[in-house]
Amino acid sequence: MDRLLVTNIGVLATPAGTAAKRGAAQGEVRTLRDAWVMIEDGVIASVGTGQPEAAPGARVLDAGGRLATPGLVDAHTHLIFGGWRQDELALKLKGVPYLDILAQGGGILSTVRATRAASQEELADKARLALDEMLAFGTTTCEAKSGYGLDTETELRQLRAIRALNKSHPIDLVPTFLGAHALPEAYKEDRAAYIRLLCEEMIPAVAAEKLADFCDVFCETGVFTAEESRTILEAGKKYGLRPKLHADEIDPIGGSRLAGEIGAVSAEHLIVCPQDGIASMARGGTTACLLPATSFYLGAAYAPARAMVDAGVPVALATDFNPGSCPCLNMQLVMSLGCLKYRLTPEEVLTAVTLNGAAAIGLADRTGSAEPGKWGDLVLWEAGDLNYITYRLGSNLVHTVIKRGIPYQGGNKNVQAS
Ligand code: IZC
Ligand code: ZN
Repeated sequence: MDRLLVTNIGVLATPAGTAAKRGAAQGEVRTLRDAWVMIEDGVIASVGTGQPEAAPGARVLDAGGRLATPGLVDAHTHLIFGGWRQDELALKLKGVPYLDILAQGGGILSTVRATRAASQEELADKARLALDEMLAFGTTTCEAKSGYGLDTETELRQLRAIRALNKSHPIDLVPTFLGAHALPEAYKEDRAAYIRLLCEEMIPAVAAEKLADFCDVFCETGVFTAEESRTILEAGKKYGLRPKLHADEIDPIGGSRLAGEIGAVSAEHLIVCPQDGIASMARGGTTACLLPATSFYLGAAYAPARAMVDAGVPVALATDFNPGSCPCLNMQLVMSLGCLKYRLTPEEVLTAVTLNGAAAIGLADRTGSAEPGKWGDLVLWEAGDLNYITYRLGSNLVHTVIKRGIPYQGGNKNVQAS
């Protein structure tokens, strides 16, 4: 048996449990002083304080009195894509809106052209670099969407690249089918035909190869309506794909209401989420997966996170890493924005990027807290307490990432600890 004993943890800060935390419970974080964690074959076997139990044959990692938290879970990324879209920054600075760029055949559709031109290996090689960077910033589990193929062959190629990366990279990946990310140019005059292609060809093909756990739709003005989204997500459900939804990012066209009604596991963005959408998500048990770095990057408003917590909707925070609206993969920046822009406490933010993030991708029983039975996923921080992480805007405070019991000394060796 492979055993790793992490000793001399100054403070271990972690939420507890195997389900999303809502309301006041989102801010309840356990803090154990002078703690240790024993990881056996990649899974946490025991956690304690003071003198650790005898551990013959175990490798010992001295945390040097540092803060430890669970590994970060990035529950929303568009990880697999060809090319970048840096030229859109200049358009944005001229005031051209995101949806106008898309309507003119740019935006998502320009990434679709680059993705269709790339092989599975090229897509995976590019994404591997991003995953290396994410790991160095403390991410140990990450959701990854397709959605830049918009044809069966390329959507499957993206999902196969995710599967290959999940086998070869330390970060655990959770695949989501997002064939309904935009209307492809060839179907501009026949939306119904593309929706039939999604429901009758793509979803069955994805399910046949077991390439995705979730089905997602971009429910937005000029993209897919709420009724079209319902049709696609119901088709996904029939094939065992659990629903997720990009909802209320730019216009409130009923996405959050729909997410609650169909029992979506998560609804994403929610920048302009109305009160009845919040109530619907609370009733449906839907986790709100909020993406503050996207609001920052688009110069948009910030989702009503505090109202969601108060209404009993579990809140997760993620990067939305993608080549257009948010080319950021740094969960620490997301954590700072969670405090500064959503007015969440550092404890609520920690739960949002660990246990609630895990719940948003169906993994709350495997990761998201430092407890026996969960994966041995921890971050050791150049910080003495949680407040320091959210306070040091823009720095990488990671000292060591431990993924399934294996330590990775990424991070920033020159950072000044608290
Ligand atoms: O490529 O612009 N919002 N999808 C929905 C995105 C942003 C990704 C992109
Ligand atoms: Zn997205």
